Parts: sequence; C-alpha cells; structure tokens
Amino acid sequence: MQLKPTLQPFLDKGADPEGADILLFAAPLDRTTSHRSGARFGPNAVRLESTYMDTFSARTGLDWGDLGLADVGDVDCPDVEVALRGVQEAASSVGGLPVMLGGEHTATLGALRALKPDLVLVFDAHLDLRDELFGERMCHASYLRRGYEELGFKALVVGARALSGEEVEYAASNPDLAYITPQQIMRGESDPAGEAAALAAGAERVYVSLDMDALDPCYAPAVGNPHPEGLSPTQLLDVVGAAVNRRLVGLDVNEVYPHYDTGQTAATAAYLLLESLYYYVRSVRRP
Ligand SMILES: [Mn+2]
Repeated sequence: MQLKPTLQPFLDKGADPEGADILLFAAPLDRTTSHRSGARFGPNAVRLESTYMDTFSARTGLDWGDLGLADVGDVDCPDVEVALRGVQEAASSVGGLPVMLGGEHTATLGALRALKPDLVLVFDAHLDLRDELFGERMCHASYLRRGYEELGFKALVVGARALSGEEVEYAASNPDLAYITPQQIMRGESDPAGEAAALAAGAERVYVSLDMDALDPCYAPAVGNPHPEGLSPTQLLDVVGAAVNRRLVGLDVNEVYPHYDTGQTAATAAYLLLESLYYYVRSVRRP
C-alpha cells in the first residue's frame, strides 16, 4: 500500500523494508479527541526525539544496531473510517512486526482488526470501554470496547484510574477484561508484571498498546487528557519487559500532543517504544 514518506524516520533508520523485521508506520489520526487536540503532530515529534536517544539499552544490553527497523511512513488519516482501513491494511501488509505511532488511540482498533490478538495488554489511564462519547461510537474512548465486541480477546489495562461507572460495570461483567490501578500497584496490592507475564505466557498472539497518559503527568504532561496518580516509566517498562515475548504480534505508542510539550513527552514516548522493541528483540533471540 502507498504510505506517505516521512522526512525524519524513527531512530534515523531508513524507509527501506529490505532486511527489516520491525516495520514502523504512523497513524496521525486526530478527529475524535475530546479535550486537547493536536495528536496528528505526535508521530513526527516522537520520531525527532528518537534521533537524540542514546543508543545502548541499560535494560537489555542491546543497541540500535540490534534493531532491524524501517520507518515506512504515514497512513492517511482524513477521518476515522479511512484511517482505520489504512491502519488495518498497513498492519497486515508491512511484514515483520508492525509498530504504530499514533495519533489518537482510536487507530489501535485498525491494528487489532488486522492482527487479531488473543491478548491485548494496554497501558492507559482510561479503560476506553465506553459505548460512546458525545454521540460517537467509534472514538478514542470506545476503541477497546469496539475491538472486544468484534474480536473477543482478553485485555489487561495497566495504569487505569480515570474511569466511568459505565466502564467499571462493563469490565466487571466481562471476565476477559481486567485492569490494574496505579494505586493498587503503589500500595503493593497488585503485581502487574506477574499478572501480565502470566497472561502473555498463555496467549498465542499478544498486542501491546501504550497510551502515554498511563504515565503520571509529571513524566508525560502533553497528553490529550492528563490525569494524576499515574505510573512511572520504570513501572511501565518493568511490566512490558515481563510480558513481551516472541508471540508479540504488534505494538503501538500513541497520544502525544506536541503543542503542550517541551519535548519531554515525545522523548519519553520514543524511549518507551525503543526499550519495548529491545525487549521484543531479546525475546526473539533468546533460545
Ligand atoms: Mn487514555
């Protein structure tokens, strides 16, 4: 499919997919945001910050050179329907491990449709299990519910704390949908790494989706709906490291709003993505 080339590819890697086993594309969707807007500018901000990351990973001992990655460009996102079709097509056709830079979280639904995971591990302040928001049934606050209705996976949302009664009830009535709050983690009432690892070990196809608002606003202030009492990058990456295995079928990082940023949120997003990819590469290489 035809993707729009980007001037500044992630990690300065080129767009040539030859020999790459990780294929990154962006979905700069920005249509249903309910508070701040500007998520369409997120992917390029994350790409730019990625080029200033240091190259060696203290967590995994891997280096940029260990990542066979190509940044193949952007999906056209003029409206939700076209964007979801484009993301679905991109995620099913790029080959290798598809990695998506959002954009608003809605775009994840296109990747779920393409990759049909049986486990979706989400990091998010929100459950995104609403039936609708402001009359829109296909939006950033409902994408996970639409995906669950269509595809019927297990989902674990880590970092959830900005909830609606409707979503809490919906999750409680569907045992495949679970969430862990940062409060539970910080009080030692929950072991998110252990829970995520156990779920991932029993899954055939694992998808990881990372909404930057899972982090505390002190780490990631430039998100669409900032919410206090969030995770730290260390807490988040420890869960990713425990859960990511060779059955990972896709990964995304989304919800960066550069107009509210000094670069901190975009740099953190680039770092979380980079370290998550190292964990994936390490799990594939491990005998
Ligand atoms: Mn969110």
